[in-house]
Amino acid sequence: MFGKLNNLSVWMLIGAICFTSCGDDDSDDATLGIDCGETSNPLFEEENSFVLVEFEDAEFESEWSLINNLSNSTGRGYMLWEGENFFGNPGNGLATYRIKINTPGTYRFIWRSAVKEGVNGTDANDTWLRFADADDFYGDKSDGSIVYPKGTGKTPNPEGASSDGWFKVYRSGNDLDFKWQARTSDNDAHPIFVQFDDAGTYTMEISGRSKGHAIDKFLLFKPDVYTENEAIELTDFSGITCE
Ligand SMILES: [Ca+2]
Ligand SMILES: [Ca+2]
Repeated sequence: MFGKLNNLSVWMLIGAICFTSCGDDDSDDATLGIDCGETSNPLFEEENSFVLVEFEDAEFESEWSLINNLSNSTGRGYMLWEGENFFGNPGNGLATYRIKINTPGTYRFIWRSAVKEGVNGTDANDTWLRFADADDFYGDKSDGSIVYPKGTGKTPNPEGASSDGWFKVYRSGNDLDFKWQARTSDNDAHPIFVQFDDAGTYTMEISGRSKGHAIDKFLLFKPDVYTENEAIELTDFSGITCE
């Protein structure tokens, strides 16, 4: 039936079919929401003291799957770690995000994630996170306890896994569905903060840890501007450029 159609017509036809039916696929190749070509990666720009990014808007290795379940996630869906467990060694299934900070200062980090394997809220609930070029990256409990990732030369370090500047970042509780939460240090939950002393471009990295952990989006916000409840109501995703 495509014999008399040129390539453009075929793609338009596929697009029209997909417009009505392809959005319900369970999974798909992880393709970037914006394509900056081979020489540039997307740059997510802070505005109004926050950065809100669809987790799937990075380039992922094949162990991460894009799940197009749009009933309980935003953007093009969420990313699911389907590689093996890397409980002690970060850096596998690496994805990076370039973030342009216009308003220097201390930001709190949270992401919206879910447990998609098993029934235990302490399994499939964590992924590795690192901000290697920020001025500081730490967990800060409201009682004043601060922890730094292992491998940075700073102490004290979190309980449980940490290595080479990476935090194990987890969500707690047996409500397995998506929620906004990001903590580090086992059984001693420390909220996570990143300090950017100057305006400029910084790199955030994530890598796979627990098979079955799913992440929809992440948020950096200045806690002196937004309460956590205000921050998770923000809906303006950060602008993306290829500069
Ligand atoms: Ca876990
Ligand atoms: Ca998403």
